[in-house]
Amino acid sequence: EELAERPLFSRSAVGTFFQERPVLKNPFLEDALLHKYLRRTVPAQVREPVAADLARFGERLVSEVHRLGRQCEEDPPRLQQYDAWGCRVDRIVTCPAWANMKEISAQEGLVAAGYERTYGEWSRVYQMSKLYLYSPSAGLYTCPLAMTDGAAKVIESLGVTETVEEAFRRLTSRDPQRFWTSGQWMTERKGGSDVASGTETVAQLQPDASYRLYGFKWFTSATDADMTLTLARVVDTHGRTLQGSRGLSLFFATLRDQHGNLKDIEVQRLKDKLGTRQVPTAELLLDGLPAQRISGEGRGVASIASMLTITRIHNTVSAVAAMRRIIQLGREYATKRFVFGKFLKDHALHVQTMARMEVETRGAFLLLMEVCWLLGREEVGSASALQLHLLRLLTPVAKLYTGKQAIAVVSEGLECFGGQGYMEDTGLPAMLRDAQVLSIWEGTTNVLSLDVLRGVAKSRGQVLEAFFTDTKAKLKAATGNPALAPALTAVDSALHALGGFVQRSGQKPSAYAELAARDLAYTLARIYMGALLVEHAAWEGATHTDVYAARRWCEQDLCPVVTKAETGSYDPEDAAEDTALLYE
Ligand code: UCC
Ligand code: FAD
Repeated sequence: EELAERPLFSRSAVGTFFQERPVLKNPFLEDALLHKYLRRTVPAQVREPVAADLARFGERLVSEVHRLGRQCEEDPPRLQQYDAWGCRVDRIVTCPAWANMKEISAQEGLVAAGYERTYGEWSRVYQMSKLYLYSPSAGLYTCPLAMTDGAAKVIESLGVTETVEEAFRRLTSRDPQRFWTSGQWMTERKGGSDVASGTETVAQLQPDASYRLYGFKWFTSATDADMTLTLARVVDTHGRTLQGSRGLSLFFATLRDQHGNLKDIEVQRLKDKLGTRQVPTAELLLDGLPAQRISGEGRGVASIASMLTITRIHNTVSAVAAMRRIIQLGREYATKRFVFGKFLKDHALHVQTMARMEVETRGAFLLLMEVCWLLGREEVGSASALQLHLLRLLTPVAKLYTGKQAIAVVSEGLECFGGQGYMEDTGLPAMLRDAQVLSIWEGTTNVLSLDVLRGVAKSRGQVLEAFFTDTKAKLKAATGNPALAPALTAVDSALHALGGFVQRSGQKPSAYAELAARDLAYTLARIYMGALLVEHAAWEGATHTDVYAARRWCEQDLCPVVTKAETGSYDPEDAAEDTALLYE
């Protein structure tokens, strides 16, 4: 009867219910932990202008930038290899929104703020907080910004000579007309992790003391950049090169001539990627690219290491930001999606799932901010020896741990939207695709775990000593709060167990340390995040949710390296068993 009454071809044929969508609100105003962190740590005369700028920028993200970020995803870069007349042009064509992102980045000082140092030791906290708000709306423009920041850092660390003075000014400019971005070309076909053996590019000295580079760079992201830093082997007068790390030097090159055409570079193709599709990532043949050597001969890897520090911190920013954004959207959606007789926000199991994501994000956020603050102190010359050691240790730890967290949290976050989380035009799947790269580029999880060992070995254990001293100090400052006692005890016992492990493993062969490296890095991350959460929760302005977050974090295994060592996982027999298992 009802069917008979319904008019043909009316809208009611598709039903009348439409799910209210999740709305992106000002991400600064929505971020309780960022607010509390700023209140707890940053002096008022810095906090006030910083918070005002972040609030303003948060509005700009919602009203203007987010839409542009989506356009970067929907209108990805392409390579125009030939012009209409068959001439090879190799033009990387990006969308107008990508150009807008460059302007916005300059205007907002997203790189400049790190070098102006207006807020002294808090300058990096300010800059990275801004990037953290920007990142999930930026259409991956944070990728060129990371490398640009890294290039500026290398130039500053090596000394701003005449060769790179103009470049440095442009990389750190707030003027959109002058602002430059940089590439970071380290990876060749034979190796992205093993740069020392993988680099085949050679540098031929020219009569004017410049060089020409010949080689093939297998991954070059944001190839629309104005300049790059790259590694190559100098050819000696007999035409020979030195193999290994000691043969690598660092070069600076501008990429385009005055007409905007690439100089002596052929773009073989753009990469067809799982995510980061907004970014042009290319394979490049360097066919005599003019370049200047900016490191000592053979000091290439050591000189580019400061770029790695910066880009790894940016990677951490992106990881934490992705987690924060999916939670902001997910919890908003939970107030609108009504199932089984109530809103999702009233289903305790759903809220538990999201609260677990929140705990992960809080630990990661505090670690990120600690690293940014340490970097800021290093740059204004006020870091103690202990803080410099911590910066060295925590940079790879933060990158590798948050990269993995982001993939897990964003994946869980997609599920919070049910089927809609899988739908391309919600913008949510892109977040998962883009998170997946965070554990790969800028050093994979294992390679960074080994970098932790490198840092420990180079400092003859001092970076680990700094870790123990600082963690203990954080815990000590938090004693006396009964609600925090379980968390505090858990971190303290884990630290103790780790101390025992470090002592015992000192007598083992290096193969043992290598097999333990990943679990050790995870242990350092979990213990330190635990200490940071405890420290934060012990602050007089903290709320009971801060205490709860610390408690929840510390309920997990904080010391996996000891748990695994007890079952003998790092002995040579286990390595042999692993091989047998894997290749059976
Ligand atoms: O992936 C890339 C760009 C992606 C796009 C941008 C993303 C931005 C972030 C996200 C925002 C959205 S660029 C490619 C990145 N590639 C890597 O990360 C390489 C991974 N592999 C490594 O990290 C390896 O560990 C290597 C290449 C560093 C290993 O090289 P070597 O030559 O075998 O290492 P050595 O011999 O141990 O070290 C050589 C020197 C030593 O100094 P000296 O000679 O003074 O003793 C080391 O102490 O380099 C120093 N060194 C370091 N110093 C090595 N690593 C470090 C470090 N991490 N910090 C300080
Ligand atoms: P491999 O080194 O072959 O690694 C393969 C596996 O082996 C990994 O799981 C790794 O963890 C493991 N492994 C390697 N060595 C060890 C070891 N010693 N012990 C235990 N496990 C090990 N590079 C640039 O230089 N510039 C760029 O702009 C750039 N952009 C990129 C953009 C994207 C989207 C991607 C995906 C990559 C980009 N890269 C870039 C390359 C990137 O940095 C490398 O792919 C990455 O460092 C890994 O190197 P690889 O590909 O050679 O992997």
